[in-house]
Amino acid sequence: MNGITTTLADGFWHWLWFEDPAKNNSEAARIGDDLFMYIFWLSVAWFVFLMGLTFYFVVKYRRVAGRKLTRSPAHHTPLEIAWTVVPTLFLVYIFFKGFWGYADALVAPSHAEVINLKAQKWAWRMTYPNGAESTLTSRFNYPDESGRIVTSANEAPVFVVPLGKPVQLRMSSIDVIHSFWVPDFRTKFDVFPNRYTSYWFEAKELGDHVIFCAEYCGDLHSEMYAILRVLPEPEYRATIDSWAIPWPEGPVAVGKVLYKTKGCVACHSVDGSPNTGPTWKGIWGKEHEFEGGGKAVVDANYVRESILVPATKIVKGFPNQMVSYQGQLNDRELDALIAYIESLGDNPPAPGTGHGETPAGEGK
Ligand code: HEC
Ligand SMILES: [Cu+2]
Repeated sequence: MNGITTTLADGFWHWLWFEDPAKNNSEAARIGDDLFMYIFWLSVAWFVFLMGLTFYFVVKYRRVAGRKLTRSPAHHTPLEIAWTVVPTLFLVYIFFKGFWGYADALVAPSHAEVINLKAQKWAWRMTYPNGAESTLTSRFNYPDESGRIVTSANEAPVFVVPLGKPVQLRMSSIDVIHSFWVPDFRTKFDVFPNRYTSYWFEAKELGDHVIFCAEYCGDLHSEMYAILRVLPEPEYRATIDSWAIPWPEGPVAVGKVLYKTKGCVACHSVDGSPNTGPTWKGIWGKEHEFEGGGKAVVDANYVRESILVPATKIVKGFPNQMVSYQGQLNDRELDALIAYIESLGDNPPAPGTGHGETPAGEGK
């Protein structure tokens, strides 16, 4: 698995017919590409044909000294029927191909693997049928304009899907409209808040594909990417099983994973580097000032409130950019995140001393 495959940088056959047997990514991609190339070459053929006729007539019927002008015929029924029926047939073909392709894309086969996809500013999250979420991130390689392979600056979450099995994504957003786009699969689907949309595909080859957001959704829209990794089905099962994190590892370990999988990583750093939101490094136990006055010590209650109702206290110098995670995190997950933030403080508690619990008297 040496990075993202992308069909943009392929050679002559790709240029001519958008089709390279080696890049047989998905059935939907094949249908879409075929139709696209059909329309493209049909347009080229008609253009050449019509321009050719025009030039021919211009030359043939040009004004010549001594030649008498003739009146144009007003009607020619067989010719008129031909130029109506023939293009109509071509267009009807386009309509049915497009309609069937779209209908196919909407209705997933009943034996599909259903994976939940959540979009938010600015991350994707997939929840697998066993309740697990990805704990894997990776940089990815992609060709730049000159075809040279470059490596992404940031890590992206890696999502796995089984090879040769239909996968249905049940998609929704927790904030604004996003759009799930896998360029290699040639289809994109909008993802809405308060409503599920569905998208399905069947990957036909092992390998990585890049996922983008195709809906401008704010500052870091362009960094809302992830990697879709196609694995043989047994390996896919083993991977998602290994992602179902057992709690005995302790809340800090779980919090560290949730930090990535719940999208906090998009806005919060844990090493002090600046980002959309404040870093978590060393904030535990510190006093924070808020926009419009007021201050509070960063403790479990403060962190909990910051996660569930972020708009009540806006940290000084930061925008009111964080969405509420009310309903997105259960109590244990909240505890794990609190424990993780605590562990990033200047005096982290020794392991096994009840992270994430609010000591008596702390808070409001
Ligand atoms: C879209 C960007 C964004 C995402 C995603 C995000 N936050 Fe925030 N967060 C912010 C911003 C901006 C602030 C500062 C403004 C405020 O207080 O609301 C903030 C503030 C906080 C604070 C208070 C920090 C302090 O220094 O006082 C905590 C705690 C916090 N976020 C936790 C989380 C957790 C946990 C997650 C993931 C479950 C998360 N955030 C996801 C943008 C984000
Ligand atoms: Cu987006």
